[in-house]
Amino acid sequence: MTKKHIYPFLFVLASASLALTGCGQATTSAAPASSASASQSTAALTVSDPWVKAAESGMTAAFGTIRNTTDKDITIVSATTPATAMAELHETIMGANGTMQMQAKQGGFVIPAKGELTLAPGENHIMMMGLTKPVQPGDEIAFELALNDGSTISFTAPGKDFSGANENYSGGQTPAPSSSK
Ligand SMILES: [Cu+2]
Repeated sequence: MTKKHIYPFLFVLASASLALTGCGQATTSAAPASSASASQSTAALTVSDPWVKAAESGMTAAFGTIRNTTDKDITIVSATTPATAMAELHETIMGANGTMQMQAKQGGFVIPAKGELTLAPGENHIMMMGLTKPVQPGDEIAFELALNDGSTISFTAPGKDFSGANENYSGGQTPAPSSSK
C-alpha cells in the first residue's frame, strides 16, 4: 500500500540541484535511431497533447498520451530528440523514504493493444538530459520514438511552463541545495 497521495509540487525545490546530480549516472543507452523509415500509412501509435516542461538548461521531460491503434501490444524501446544529448524512458515510483523517485523503465514503455499510456508529471515520462539549448514556452521540440518492431514514430511537442513533479532519482543521491550553477 502506498501512503496518501504525495503532492508533486513538494519537490520543486529539488529541481535545480537535480539538474546537476540527477541523471549523471544514467547509463548511456542511446540506441542508434534505426532509420527504418516510418512510412506506414496509419500510425501504429498516436501521440496526443504532447508537451515539454520549459527549462533553461540541464534536464527536463516530455509528456503526453500515447495511444496504440493496433490490436497488438507495442513497446517503445527508446526516444531521441535533437533537443538533448540523451533521452530516456522513465517511470516514477514511490521510494522507500516516501518521496517520488524516477528511474529508467526497464524494457521500455509497453502500450497495450488498443490501449494508451499516459506520460505525465509524477508518472511515466520521456526524460531529457543535457539540453542543447533552453526550452522556452511555445518552442516546438521534435521527438522520435523507436518501437520494438524497428519502426519509428515522430512527433513534436511544445514547450510549456510547469512547476512541480521534480522527482528524485532512485540512485539515492541527496540533492545538494547549493551547487546548482
Ligand atoms: Cu526522469
